Amino acid sequence: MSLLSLYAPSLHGRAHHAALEVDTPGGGTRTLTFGALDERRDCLAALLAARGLTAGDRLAFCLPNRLAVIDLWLAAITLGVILVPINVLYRGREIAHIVGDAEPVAVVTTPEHAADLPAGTTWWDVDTLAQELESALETTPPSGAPRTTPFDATDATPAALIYTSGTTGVAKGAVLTHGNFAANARALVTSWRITAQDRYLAALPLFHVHGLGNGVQCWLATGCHMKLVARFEHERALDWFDTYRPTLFFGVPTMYVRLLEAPAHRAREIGATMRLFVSGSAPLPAQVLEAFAERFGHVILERYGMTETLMNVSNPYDGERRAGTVGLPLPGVEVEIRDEAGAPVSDGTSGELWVRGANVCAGYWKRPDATAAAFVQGWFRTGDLGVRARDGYITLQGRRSDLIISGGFNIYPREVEELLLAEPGVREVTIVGVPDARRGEVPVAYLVCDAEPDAEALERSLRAQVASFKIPRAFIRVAALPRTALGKVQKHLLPAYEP
Ligand code: MCA
Ligand code: AMP
Repeated sequence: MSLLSLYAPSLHGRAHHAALEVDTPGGGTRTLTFGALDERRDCLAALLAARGLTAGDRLAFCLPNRLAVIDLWLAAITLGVILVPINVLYRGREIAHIVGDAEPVAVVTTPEHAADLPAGTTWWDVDTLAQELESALETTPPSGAPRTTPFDATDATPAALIYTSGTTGVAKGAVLTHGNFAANARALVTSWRITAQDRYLAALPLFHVHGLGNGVQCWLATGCHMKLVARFEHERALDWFDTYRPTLFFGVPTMYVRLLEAPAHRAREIGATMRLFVSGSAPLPAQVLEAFAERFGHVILERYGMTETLMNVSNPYDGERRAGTVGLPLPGVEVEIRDEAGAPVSDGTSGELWVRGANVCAGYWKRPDATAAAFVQGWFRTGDLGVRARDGYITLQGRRSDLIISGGFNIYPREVEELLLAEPGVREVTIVGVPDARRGEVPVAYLVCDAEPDAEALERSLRAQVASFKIPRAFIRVAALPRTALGKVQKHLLPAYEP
């Protein structure tokens, strides 16, 4: 089934209803109906087809949240084109890897980001494309007949290629299909009781699964109203709540920590009109959940997902939202906790989460070896460790790999360690995540080097190569890295970092 049929009750059935209020690059906002979005979808699909795009082609975008991302999603779905989102914070080499691997026909971006693209990459200026779309909408008289015939997509048709890093630090493209997004949307809409009456404040970036796979899909599947902002800005967030009066908000824990800065009376007023706050992408500390409940009068609903699987587990809407847990498997998702040998363990015993369901991706793009390693008899090995209580609630306990999650963005230490090892005088390096009240964790580097490290020079060099959230907060020189007999760094034995 094509995602278009999932969206049809909204795009057609609610054609005259307001659908989207969106920040415009000029600093204003613009409101569109579902009917207007549908016309843009059809028209942009025709323009992209005229530029040569056909089903199965990849089209990348590197953009902050704006109307163009929604247009591109809907047009790509229509043509069976595979959309490849790129994090706007990525720098040259991170982008080069994605572009080299996904081989998109073009990257839709701004001139500013285009400067970071590998030489020779075809890129389309987002503003030029938007202008073309606006004039095509004006000049083509609406005859009533669609301009494009949608590609006959099935559940198995790829819709997006979303890059996520493995233990090696090399990002792999998870092939997410129409069926994956549809299954995820249905599970969330049912579990979280999302209806056309909801008002969803979308502040998560649309280049990751949390914003694109959950937010946008729940909006289009239900026909609710969405306010899309360019990015979460904590200084403005309270004003958005006050003026837009959302009922629904999805965020990473850092956003909730920021919202706790709200004065008590404003928090109470916001809480009075809100229906549901959902958190995910990183662990939500129990103290934040409790402080938030006290201040806003809402128990945040925590859930757990991955790029490769979309959402797997969620605390219940009606039942107990248990702090520190991610809840119970979503409808249609099977979760088992298994030991190193792949045998299921009993409740109360820690193991790795294995997942099966229509939400799980088709595999990794052009990586049969990585796909074979991750899938065992239809089950996907998440690499996340956890334990199930007797009543079914699942608690995550970390990961098999060294993933650091900062502000909801993932950092694979090895990627940055390899860059530091290339710096003059650096002989050994290890990067650890240290607790941070706002971001959850921040990276800190421990180095064995010939002389005292020049932190400024190291930072400058890294800034040119990787996203800002991956830059270590400190570069600490140590005489040697504590290692096991097998040579593995014992991170817990490193000297504590004092900010
Ligand atoms: C952060 N920055 C950004 C953005 N977000 N720049 C451009 N666009 C963005 N969207 C940069 C800032 O310029 C700044 O750079 C730094 O990040 C921190 O900004 P600050 O204003 O201090 O932000 P904050 O209050 O600390 O909040 C950060 C944040 C951000 C807004 C919460 O971390 C964020 O958007 N996180 C969401 C990540 C996400 O969607 N994760 C889902 C992936 P500088 O450092 O140079 O000063 S995981 C996923 O999808 C799985 C499946 C799941 O389970 O959901
Ligand atoms: P990504 O690689 O961006 O898809 O991030 C997915 C990872 O984020 C998962 O494998 C988990 O380790 C982590 N994650 C997602 N949701 C939660 C949560 N609620 N609590 C803890 N970790 C989470």
